[in-house]
Amino acid sequence: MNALNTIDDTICALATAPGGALGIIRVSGPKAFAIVSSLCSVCCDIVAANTVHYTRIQDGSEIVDECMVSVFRAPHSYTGEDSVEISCHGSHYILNKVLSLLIENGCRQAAPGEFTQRAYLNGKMDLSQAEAVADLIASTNRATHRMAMSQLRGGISSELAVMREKLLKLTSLLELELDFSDHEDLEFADRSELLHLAQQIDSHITRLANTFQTGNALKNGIPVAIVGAPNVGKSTLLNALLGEERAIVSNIQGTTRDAIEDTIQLGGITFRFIDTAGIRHTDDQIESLGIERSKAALQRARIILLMTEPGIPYPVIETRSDQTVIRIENKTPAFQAKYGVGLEALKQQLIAAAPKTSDTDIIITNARHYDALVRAKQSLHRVIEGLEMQMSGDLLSEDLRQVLDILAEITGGQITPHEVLGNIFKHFCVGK
Ligand SMILES: Nc1nc2c(ncn2[C@@H]2O[C@H](COP(=O)(O)OP(=O)(O)OP(=O)(O)O)[C@@H](O)[C@H]2O)c(=O)[nH]1
Ligand SMILES: [Mg+2]
Repeated sequence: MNALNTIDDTICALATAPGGALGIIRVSGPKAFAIVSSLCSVCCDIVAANTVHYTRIQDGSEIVDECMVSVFRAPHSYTGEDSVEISCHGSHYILNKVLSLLIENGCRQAAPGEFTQRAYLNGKMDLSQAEAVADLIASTNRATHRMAMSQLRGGISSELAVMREKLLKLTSLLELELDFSDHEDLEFADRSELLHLAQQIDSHITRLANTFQTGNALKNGIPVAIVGAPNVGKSTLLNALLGEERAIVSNIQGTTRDAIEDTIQLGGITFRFIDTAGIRHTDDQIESLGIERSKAALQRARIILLMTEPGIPYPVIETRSDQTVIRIENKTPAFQAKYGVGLEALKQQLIAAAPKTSDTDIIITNARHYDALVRAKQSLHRVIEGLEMQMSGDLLSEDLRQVLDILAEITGGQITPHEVLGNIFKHFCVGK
């Protein structure tokens, strides 16, 4: 079903996961009140807005369930339309029966994300907030919950509004310049102010775009590579951290050949551990491939656990400034991966090395937003170059308009193509 149908029909869906004690069915659209009222004793049109009522859902003489009906009158509902939420007992039979009754009486089964899409189309939230709803539902730890909550509360939207203000100021200054372009002596009078403003916006966009790396790491797990010579105990450490026998451990050098990944949560943050093949010179083709993967894991990692054991020097690796290296000498009284000695202290070190975010930080977690920021930056760079090259204002305002349009894509302020909307909302669950 196309999630982009018109919004003059009435949709319904189960909003809760099946199998619980209760199941909530959502109904939204112009006929929501009439349809629900025809199945129970609540006159949705008449009752006070935003009230809850105890009633029975009936199919002719069959009492299907005793339930609670919450009535939300437009525009004070999640979707902005007349909406009803029916809290039933969570039986498959009851929920399917109520859904079929709703459909028989004129509702349409909602597509994934269609309630939130309506909320967006009815101006209850912008596009970045709508996306935050999906992130909030998917959040599994404190960090992702916090980022989704901040985005839902309009964090990104207000950041973009500030940028937009500055861009509009730049546009109006350029237009002013154009207005006076007949006056030879006035033309290009003071472009340094324009340039300064453009550079300010550029660093603002850059700052925001750069948070994506952190946002992505926090969302998918901070990549931690376990690296070292063969046999020092890398796989043993992975297993100890995960609390399960995930990787094969043996006293044979070169046991691990493929990179093994798994995530755990420490201190409300998800870490993605990557156990790798021990780095050494080898003629074994498969082991060589594994070592290549170790090197790739090293590139991706934010944190590197560089492991060794007594008598073996730490391997020499190249690291970047954004990577934290934690050195571990295994098989010593202070650290024994096999017996969990020193593991707690290591976990604390990992938590301390994770990127810090505060409630007020605006962090980009969505690839669509990141992509828009990168494109906006490219257009803005053309404006900056143009200003530096004393290009005429009318050429610059074209690029400037593009920056504004691209940034507006993030919040959906600009008319968003249907395919883009469809793509965003199809990743939602049904009922949201
Ligand atoms: N005594 C002691 N032995 C350990 C410790 N950690 C690992 N070992 C042993 O060291 C050997 C190698 O362990 P692995 O975890 O397979 O080492 P690895 O670094 O993954 O080795 P490769 O995959 O071959 O690179 C095994 O026999 C482990 O039992 C430890 O803390 N103390
Ligand atoms: Mg191993």
